[in-house]
Amino acid sequence: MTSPRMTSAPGRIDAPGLTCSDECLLRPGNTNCGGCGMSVGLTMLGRALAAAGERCTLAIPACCGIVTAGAFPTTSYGVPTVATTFAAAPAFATGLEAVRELNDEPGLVICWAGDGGTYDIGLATLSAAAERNENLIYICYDNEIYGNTGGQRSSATPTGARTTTTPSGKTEEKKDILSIVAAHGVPYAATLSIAHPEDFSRKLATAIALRGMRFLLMHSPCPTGWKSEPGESVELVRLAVASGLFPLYEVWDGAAYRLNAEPDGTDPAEYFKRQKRFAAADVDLASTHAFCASRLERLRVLAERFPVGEDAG
Ligand SMILES: Cc1ncc(C[n+]2csc(CCOP(=O)(O)OP(=O)(O)O)c2C)c(N)n1
Ligand code: SF4
Ligand SMILES: [Mg+2]
Repeated sequence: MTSPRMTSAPGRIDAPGLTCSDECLLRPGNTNCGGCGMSVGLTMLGRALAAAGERCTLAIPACCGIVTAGAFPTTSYGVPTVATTFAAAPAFATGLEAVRELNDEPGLVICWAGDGGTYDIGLATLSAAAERNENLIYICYDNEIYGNTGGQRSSATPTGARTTTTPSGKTEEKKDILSIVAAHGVPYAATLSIAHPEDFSRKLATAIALRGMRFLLMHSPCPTGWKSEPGESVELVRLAVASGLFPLYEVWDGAAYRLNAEPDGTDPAEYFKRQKRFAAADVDLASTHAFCASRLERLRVLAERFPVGEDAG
């Protein structure tokens, strides 16, 4: 068997019948499950960086995103990548960025982290980096579960979801991490859905062009943890936006708001029905409706009362 070989062009890998261009962040050989949201998110990130003429270094804590790269000394990431401890990706990235700046090197430092490393164990270092307004892009791919350790609940797991540690359905609500980070007054915080690629790309371009702490929260389908069909991943996160379960919006400087997609009245029941992690008995549809409606109303009021300036991306 012929093994893939590096060509003279950095960031390019070629093998018979297999080509991966410069914009390819996540290369063939990664171990992501079929239908994993990360695969799409990383592809879009690679394209956005290429479009902006930028390269990056990735800081990735313990999560599926670092497991997928493969074992040392090979990696399926097309850029320098540091595996950090579970709790400390933003602290590690802070150091990487400081050295980059000191040496006047080009490129961006990007944290790519799961919900466990963001909402839970990494929250202290994330908060500290946000408070210092470090010059980082932080992307949380939120699959709402501790995926690579077998599917335990996180504080991003939605109410009603069955996980290995909530076998009868989680009783607590999903933590509102975007509001928490935005409350630090960071220059940019936004939600992303792979079902809305134009909005996704625009937000990546905006984050790439800005300086300071930029926080992006991507709803990341996980067929393994969500017990869903891999081919339905994009449709599932589309349903989440359409029903108001995962609103698409931006917050600038912790103060100005923009709502990016109006839910179209889709019943969230359809989203729950297609994932075996939700048993009908564990989901309270009436309170889900009420919660989504009041959050949406709050975002509408904020966007009307504190709109994003016209010169914003
Ligand atoms: C201090 C510490 N505690 C626990 C672990 C084990 N561990 C590694 S990854 C992980 C869960 C990661 O979940 P998440 O960040 O959501 O990423 P995902 O696996 O879902 O991609 C856990 C519990 C660890 N590596 N370090
Ligand atoms: S367990 Fe989920 S997040 Fe991890 S690689 Fe598989 S689909 Fe992706
Ligand atoms: Mg996770």
